[in-house]
Amino acid sequence: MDKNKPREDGSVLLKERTKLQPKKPGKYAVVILNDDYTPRDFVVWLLQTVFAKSLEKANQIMMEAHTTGKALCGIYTKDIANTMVLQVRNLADQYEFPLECRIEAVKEE
Ligand code: TYC
Repeated sequence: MDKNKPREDGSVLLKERTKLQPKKPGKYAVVILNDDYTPRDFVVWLLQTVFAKSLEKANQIMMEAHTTGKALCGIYTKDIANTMVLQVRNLADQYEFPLECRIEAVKEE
């Protein structure tokens, strides 16, 4: 039977309920990458300014990137994550530092 076609009494059989529920927005991690030229203080300032991190947390994130190659700055919806990346790139460009930042899709269970 065609599920979407109205029946004689005018009612419609709905497809599975799950299909009617809006999809949850995906989550995206914003990560910064280490490099040899961007000053540590700039990275800390940027983390406080763009990601609203405390001085202590910003230092911790900067040191993680410095020692392991990359660090998580935060998890956001796609639009917000992209906006954060643009802000980081704009500030890094403005000060002529090669700091790189990117988003990574977070797998949902
Ligand atoms: N490695 C840089 C330095 O020694 C500091 C730095 C830390 C740069 C974290 C980028 O994401 C970064 N000046």
